[in-house]
Amino acid sequence: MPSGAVRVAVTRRISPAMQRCELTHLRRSPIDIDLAREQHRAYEQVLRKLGCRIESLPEAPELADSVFVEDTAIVLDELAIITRPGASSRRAETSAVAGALGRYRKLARIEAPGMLDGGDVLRVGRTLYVGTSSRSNRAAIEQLATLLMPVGYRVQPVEVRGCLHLKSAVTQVATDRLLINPRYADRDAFAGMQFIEVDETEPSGANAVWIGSDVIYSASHPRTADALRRLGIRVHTVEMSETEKAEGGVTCCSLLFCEGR
Ligand code: CIR
Repeated sequence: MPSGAVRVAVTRRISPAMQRCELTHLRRSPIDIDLAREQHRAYEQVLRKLGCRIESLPEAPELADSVFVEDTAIVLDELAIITRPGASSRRAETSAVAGALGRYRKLARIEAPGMLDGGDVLRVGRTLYVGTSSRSNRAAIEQLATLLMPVGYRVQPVEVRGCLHLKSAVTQVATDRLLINPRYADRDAFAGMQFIEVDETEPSGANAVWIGSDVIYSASHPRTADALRRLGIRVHTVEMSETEKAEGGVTCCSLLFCEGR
């Protein structure tokens, strides 16, 4: 990020309907909406501490999963791509996000039959790794490649197994290093990178928000957090118990980008 550039974090308030969220790998358990809101405010506070300006979208009373803004868009310096989420219950989430992002970026869209959740898209430099999950399909990956090759990005599909999204399996925590659960995605897909593996007792621990030398990370994975600290990474833990019951992690709750690029 260029020095002096403002980093924006688009977030969205927890919906009162969150209890009816989509679930794929978890059993439904009661979500404490007040606690979820408190945890979400604390997450936004850490983003502020790390230099982000929060742009908070209003809550959507009927859109149970709308706090998970990551799935609705891919924001790059050159443009933003509004996704077509894989769960039909989530497709109406995109309009408010497009309204906000349209003030910062030219917009493109994934069209039917393409389906794409932003949680399946991991950008590392000029490469976008895209998980082929239950939420994201080949048609969307082809559309992404067509949109992004002219602006100099490579789009590479990655097989995901046993988890919801690619970023449940792997995220970036330093310029040359990925945090990975190798049971969910193969290391071989990410040429030239170094890896840190999640602790084997913390299979959901591969999801981290990387900002400079810092990461925002769930307090649910203390052993992996210690391993990250031993590598010299500054780890800011946040309580995420309620969004985790909805199968969401730390990356899911924001869209991060530089203003004015
Ligand atoms: C869903 O199943 O769509 C939501 N309950 C959770 C989405 C989490 N998003 C993400 O990992 N990027």
